[in-house]
Amino acid sequence: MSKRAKRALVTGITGQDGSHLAELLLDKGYEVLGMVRRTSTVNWERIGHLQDRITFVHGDLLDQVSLLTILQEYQPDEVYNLAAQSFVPTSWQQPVLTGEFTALGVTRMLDAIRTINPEIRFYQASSSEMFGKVVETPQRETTPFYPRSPYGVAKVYGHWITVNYRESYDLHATSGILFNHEGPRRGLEFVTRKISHGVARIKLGLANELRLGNLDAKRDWGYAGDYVEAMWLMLQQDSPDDYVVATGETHSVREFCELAFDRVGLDWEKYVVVDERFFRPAEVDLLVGDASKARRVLGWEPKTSFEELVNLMVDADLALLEGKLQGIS
Ligand code: NAP
Ligand code: G4F
Repeated sequence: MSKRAKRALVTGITGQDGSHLAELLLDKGYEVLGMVRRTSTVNWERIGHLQDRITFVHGDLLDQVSLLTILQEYQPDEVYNLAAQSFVPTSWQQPVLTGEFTALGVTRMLDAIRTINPEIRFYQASSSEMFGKVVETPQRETTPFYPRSPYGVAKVYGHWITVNYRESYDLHATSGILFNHEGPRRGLEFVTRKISHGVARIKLGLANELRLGNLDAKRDWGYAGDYVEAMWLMLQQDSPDDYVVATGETHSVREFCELAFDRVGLDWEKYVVVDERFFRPAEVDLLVGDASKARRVLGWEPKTSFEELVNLMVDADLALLEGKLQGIS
């Protein structure tokens, strides 16, 4: 009898990472189940090109019954929990909801796995935001956490409940501590995409300034397409563990601006306006990761340089907006 294809459930499939991970899993011959929330209009912009190859299942991290039903009905081999309220500023406006999705949602999924089939392998999308006000540089798996936002606090809970279910119930539950990763599918509110989209708008004469917050903040920015491979590799290991995924380089928001405006031959200082509205109640000043464990154990390494990332994002937004302008002319 032929063996069935491996089956993976991806929560957050409509998000940036979900779309990249779905592509990777489909390329590897997986049957992909994409968990989506019911919405009055379909928001499948990032996965439109894959929609005929994914089985969509309705569920919500707030709704335990939906998680139990999906696992019982579809019996996945692997679960990638990417769903979350993932925008840091919103976590101050909606701290309780952020905790429900981003923290307790992890427990709901882990407990559904424990109940339905403890053999299911589980990936938790943990975050470098957990390091917050960093106590060590570079940050690695053993660096203590000091979160600086309700989002960061919720992710710390998600991380530790993953470790706890691994240790309590012997689940194959892994936490990937990913540093910022970006690309043309990034939401427009995150700083890299706000810059690349803003640069394209200015270049095409659709805007004449770009309003940003703290230009001194430094991040370890990689390309999302490279990072989803690390998620998959983690679930192929014999034992579950925690892994930092990062480039090992850090750059400021200012540097991102300089390169992005350079790409279209403009001087960033003529267009960027610092606006207090985009400052945060508590900031994460510097993140830079040490991914040597992921390199050593998983054989993973980033393929896209910082400059390549900036250029590919600016080029993609220029092409996107030019296409829209042609469509209306
Ligand atoms: P994203 O683009 O904001 O996508 C978030 C996804 O979560 C969307 O598909 C969203 O669905 C879904 N979602 C939100 N609340 C939900 C709920 N209650 N039930 C079910 N689905 C829900 O995020 P991303 O950048 O792809 O990040 C993926 C994950 O990695 C997140 O957990 C994020 O916190 C974490 N992370 C991201 C980074 C990064 O740099 N990108 C770094 C470290 C960790 P809708 O489309 O319906 O809103
Ligand atoms: O792009 P950001 O909003 O990403 P942030 O806060 O680092 O969070 C992202 O990465 C985390 C991994 O560390 C994920 F867990 C999380 O889900 C999310 O994907 O902001 C980056 C930096 C901040 O220091 C912010 O203060 O950019 C600074 N910034 C400056 N001006 C701005 C702006 N951020 C935004 N969003 N908008 C601005 O105008």
